[in-house]
Amino acid sequence: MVFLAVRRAKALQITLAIIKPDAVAHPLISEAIHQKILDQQFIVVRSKELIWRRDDSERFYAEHKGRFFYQRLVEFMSSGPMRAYILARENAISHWRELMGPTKTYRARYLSPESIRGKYGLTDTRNTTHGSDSLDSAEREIAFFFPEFNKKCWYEMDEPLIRAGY
Ligand code: IDP
Repeated sequence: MVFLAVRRAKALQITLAIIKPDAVAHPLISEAIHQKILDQQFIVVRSKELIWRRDDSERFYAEHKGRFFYQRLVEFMSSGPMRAYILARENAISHWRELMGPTKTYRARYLSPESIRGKYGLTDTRNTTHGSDSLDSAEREIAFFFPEFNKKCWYEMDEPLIRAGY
C-alpha cells in the first residue's frame, strides 16, 4: 500500500507593525525601515499614515497604565504622524519582532546592533517601531488600526492567491 503524505502549505501569518513618530519624523530612517520590510519579503496588506489623539494612545497602551514610563509613552505616541502596517509572511509576528530587536534601546544597541531599534532607537520610549507579540495581540491591534479590515475575507480570497504566486 502506498501512502501519499499530502502536506498543506501553511497559511501566511499577519501582524500589526508601526513605524513610530520618532522614526517617521526622519524620512531617511522611515524609508530605511520601510525598505527593510520589503527586503524581508513581507507583503504589505494594508498601510496608512495617521496621527493619534491622546486617548487613542491611552487605549492602545492601557496595559502599561501605572508604569513609570506610561505618561511619556502616551504623549510620545500622540506627538506626530506614525505609519501603521498589516504585514503578511511566514512567522510574521516573530520575524518582525526579531527585526525590531529588544525593547530597550541600550540593550538593542549592545545585543542586537543590526536590528532596527539597535540602529535607529533614540531612547527606551522612542524606539522606532512596534510589533504585535502574539496571535491574540495581532488580531486586537489590527482591529484597532484597521477596523474595516476583514481578516476572514482576506484569508479566504487574497491569501491563497498571494501564496500561490498569482
Ligand atoms: P515592545 O514595544 O517591545 O512590545 P512593551 O514592553 O510592550 O515593549 O512596551 C511598549 C512600549 O513602551 C515600548 O515599545 C517603549 O516605547 C515603551 N517602554 C517600554 N519599556 C520602557 C521603559 O523601561 N522605559 C521607557 N519606555 C518604555
